[in-house]
Amino acid sequence: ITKFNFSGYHKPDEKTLQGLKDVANKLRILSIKATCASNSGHPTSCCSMAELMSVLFFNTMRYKVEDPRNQCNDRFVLSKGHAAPILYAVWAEAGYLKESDLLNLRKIDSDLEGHPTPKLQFVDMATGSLGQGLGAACGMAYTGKHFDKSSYRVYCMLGDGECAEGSVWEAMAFASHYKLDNLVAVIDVNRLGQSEPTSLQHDMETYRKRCEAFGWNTYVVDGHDVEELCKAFWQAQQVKGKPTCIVAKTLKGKGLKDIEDNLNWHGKAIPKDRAEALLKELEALIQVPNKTLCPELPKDDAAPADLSPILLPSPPAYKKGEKVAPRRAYGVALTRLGQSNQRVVALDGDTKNSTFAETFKKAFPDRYIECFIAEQNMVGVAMGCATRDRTVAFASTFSAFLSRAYDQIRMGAVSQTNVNLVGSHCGVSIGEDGPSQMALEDLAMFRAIPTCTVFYPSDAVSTERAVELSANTKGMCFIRTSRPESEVIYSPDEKFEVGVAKVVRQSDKDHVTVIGAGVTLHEALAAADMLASEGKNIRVIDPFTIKPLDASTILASARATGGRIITVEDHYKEGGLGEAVLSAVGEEPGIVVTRIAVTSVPRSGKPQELMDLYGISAKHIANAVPGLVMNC
Ligand SMILES: Cc1ncc(C[n+]2csc(CCOP(=O)(O)OP(=O)(O)O)c2C)c(N)n1
Ligand SMILES: *[C@@H]1O[C@H](CO)[C@@H](O)[C@H](O)[C@H]1NC(C)=O
Ligand SMILES: *[C@@H]1O[C@H](CO)[C@@H](O)[C@H](O)[C@H]1NC(C)=O
Repeated sequence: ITKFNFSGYHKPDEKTLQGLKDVANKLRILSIKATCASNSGHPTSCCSMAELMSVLFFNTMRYKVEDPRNQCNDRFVLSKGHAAPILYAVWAEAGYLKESDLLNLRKIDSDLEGHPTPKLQFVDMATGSLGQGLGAACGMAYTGKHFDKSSYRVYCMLGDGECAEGSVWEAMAFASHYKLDNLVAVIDVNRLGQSEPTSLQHDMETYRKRCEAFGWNTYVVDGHDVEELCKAFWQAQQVKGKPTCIVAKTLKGKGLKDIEDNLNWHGKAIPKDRAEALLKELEALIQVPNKTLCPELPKDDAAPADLSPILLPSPPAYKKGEKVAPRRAYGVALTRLGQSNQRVVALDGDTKNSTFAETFKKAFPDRYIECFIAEQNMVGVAMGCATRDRTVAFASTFSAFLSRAYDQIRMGAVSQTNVNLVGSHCGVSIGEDGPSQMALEDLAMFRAIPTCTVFYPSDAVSTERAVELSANTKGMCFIRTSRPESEVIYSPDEKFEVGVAKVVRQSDKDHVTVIGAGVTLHEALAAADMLASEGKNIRVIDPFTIKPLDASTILASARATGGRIITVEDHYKEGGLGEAVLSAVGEEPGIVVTRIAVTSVPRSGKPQELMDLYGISAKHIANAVPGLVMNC
């Protein structure tokens, strides 16, 4: 169906072609045996892509079998992660896994989980939430082409049902915009989804038109013809200036009599009584059972990553009392960090002159990736960039819009990603733009991610240190930056650590401990001044990181102030600073936490007016103090 330019193409010899066919059937057999052993999994989703996997791993891709995470290897992302058994089978066939291990699929003590995770050396990104693989693959391909300037190529396998996800098309647009000719997407068009046929079924021409319309070099192929696949993948390697999409027409459950191309076989192990006969039929197709094929080695043209700490070249250059917006300090901080280390890269989704990622872009245009208004893809790309430690990636947008990428963020924890996400424009203090632009749920969102460190810096000096710490902290990091100009309260030599709070105001007769962060720390300090003039002292704490939270400093302060804590935050009450403090002190006797937070959907107005209207400004804090003292 597809017209190729064959000049320069060497057709594999008959022995190789037969070997590839044999491998495909071996992969089917191993996928069936593994899913039978676990009595669960997706054998039919594996069978449709057996020839694709065979050709990719034994004819097209270049990699070191014994070192699957080598920086020079071609990358493979299984976006349709439920087909994990065939990914495990291919690594067994290559010799990295033992065939007998495949029978431990999905067992509690095996890393061969239901869907792939980077617990396995040959997996870079966890998949299984459909629609996410291609964005990560784009990040890997962008990194290979522009940062590593290496010859490794990136392959991503998608399901046809999966292609209904919008995030797939965000990634399609990104890849062609950046001319990622080192990227190949494969769509396994097996016609069927989970509960019914896909919307397009085998309408290959519509797939072709869509891929071409998104700027991809597109080949429609018979996904079960190993010779055609060898040609198509070879041809893709020759194409310059465009990513290639291989749209492969396949049958779900291919090779399994009475199951192939039939509904109702998604996500089911083959019943034991039928498996035996089906396995025999597949075995009969194999001409040479011995392992005869081995992959080509990659070019050694990417250096191992330098993992030494990434430090600011000099202390922050701010003076106490100066007014600087933390979001602006973010741009300065990242630029300074970028001077120290080549691996630091930045991404943003068309908000760079608001988040101040633009400052970095101006200094290092070659290390900035504009992702346009596609936040899911931006987060996926950033995670892809960060795989194999090739980059230290910082992706920014308005914090509110990171919520669009929450599924990518959630999967980032499974992927053990070290990506850094920066959300500006948090809370009502952004002012006039109104509630659609105000992040009031972001702390809750990021606190719930197990691997995430949540920074909430309150001035320019602490913002700079938050950025530096993020670059060196394992796991995901989130930095919440504020829009208003805020007084610099720390001196340039102040030391910051993850999980260590600062007591910024104290006396030996404090009535209450007030914990604020970002704009509300400054409101708390203003309240302290107001109360001091009435002869009442309060202790004020800047938590610096909301997760982990410095429970011991908070507890010690609370004990010194009659057990009384007030939290105040520019965030909804649920899941924010107040709840973080509550959970830190919840099991301690004699502590009472009063929480001040935004409790309804806000409106437009001036920042100070809004902080007053929604009850998080200095006067509300001050008002909360005497009542609390009188009650006890
Ligand atoms: C975001 C998301 N939604 C739903 C699912 C549940 N699910 C797993 S596989 C599947 C069908 C996938 O169909 P397709 O992409 O065509 O892959 P196939 O198994 O047919 O190769 C569904 C709905 C999921 N894993 N992720
Ligand atoms: C395949 O392997 C078997 C057993 O290891 C061996 O006896 C046989 O000679 C091999 N065949 C080929 C074609 O290499
Ligand atoms: C960002 O740039 C655009 C185009 O120059 C401009 O209109 C807009 O006001 C800028 N935004 C900010 C926050 O500076």
